[in-house]
Amino acid sequence: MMPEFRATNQFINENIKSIEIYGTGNINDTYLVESETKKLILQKLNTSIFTNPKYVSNNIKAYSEHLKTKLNGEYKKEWLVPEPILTNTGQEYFVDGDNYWRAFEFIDNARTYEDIQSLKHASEVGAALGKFHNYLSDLPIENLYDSLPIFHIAPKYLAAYDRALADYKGDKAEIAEYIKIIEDHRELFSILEDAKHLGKLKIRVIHGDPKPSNVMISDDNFKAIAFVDLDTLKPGLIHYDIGDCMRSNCNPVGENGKPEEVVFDLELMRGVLGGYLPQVKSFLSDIDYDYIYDSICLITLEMAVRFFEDYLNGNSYFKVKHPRHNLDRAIVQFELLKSIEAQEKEIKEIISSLR
Ligand code: GN1
Ligand code: MG
Repeated sequence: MMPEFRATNQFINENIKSIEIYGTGNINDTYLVESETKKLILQKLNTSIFTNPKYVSNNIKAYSEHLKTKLNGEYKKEWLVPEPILTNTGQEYFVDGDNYWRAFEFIDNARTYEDIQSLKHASEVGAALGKFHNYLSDLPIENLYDSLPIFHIAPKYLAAYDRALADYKGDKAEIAEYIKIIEDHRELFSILEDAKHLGKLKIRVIHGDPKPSNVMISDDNFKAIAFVDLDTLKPGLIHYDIGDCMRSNCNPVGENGKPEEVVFDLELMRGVLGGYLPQVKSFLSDIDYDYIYDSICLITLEMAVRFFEDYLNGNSYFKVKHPRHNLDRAIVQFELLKSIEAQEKEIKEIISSLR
């Protein structure tokens, strides 16, 4: 029996109509399962990246329990959490050899979009991140595990890149221009971590991946109603989320677009930040605002370096469609960084105007 069928049988006791590959995630394997009466999301967790599956499920559970208590009657009306489904024997995962399988309820009448659709969409994605940070602002971080220790500690990604470049056997002249961009930005990598160590920025709860394809938008009224992909929900600096939300939502051609078409769109940025800030006003400090611009640059550079490092390393982290895919993705992010830096003044003006 195919592994995904074997796994499905652990979560559902009905005839299965179909199991199809679902979504565009770069890490886990995701399927949409349909039976006579239900739909669910089945996922094989990538355990070479998430080496501690229990930490991941603990954090997701902490999130859903916190929200149920906090939102009370409003839970499910204004905000949804994809509910984990337990196996027939009450376990969070079906462990099949080395593979960890889990399932979630399918959220109906809503969808995610691969790329940003409109100004309204940008503002909904921003509002979703703001709600998420706000809802979780009083969840004690002690209740959460660090489910992916390297994740969004930018200097660690720089160190991984340095190692990969040192070991790289290919032609370095071909990639010299990207090596130079990274060299020119070496100091930027530690900007948020330094601020954290100096006590200027606080550890809070982060989503870790606020890209458009992780925000569910209601079919009824086009409002954001849920974040999916909660694997990187963990303690961290929300600036990585703020920066990442703008990196991934303000480039209309997306992560797989043509490099010459990449642009950091200021109107979309106004939409994202304008949606985000009203939700977090009560707890964002002046220093938090001061770091917004740098976090947009940093996370874009970090993403470029993560794709580039994976290319140098033989594509072992992100799923790829062809051998140069990670290089192409890195180039898109380098272009985006260029566009952000060229508009520094305008971006800073938007941040101050919304403050
Ligand atoms: C990965 O698996 P997916 O597509 O949700 C990555 C994110 C990146 C994203 C870029 C655990 O997310 O950090 O922002 O690709 N997730 C992990 O598309 O590394
Ligand atoms: Mg993700």
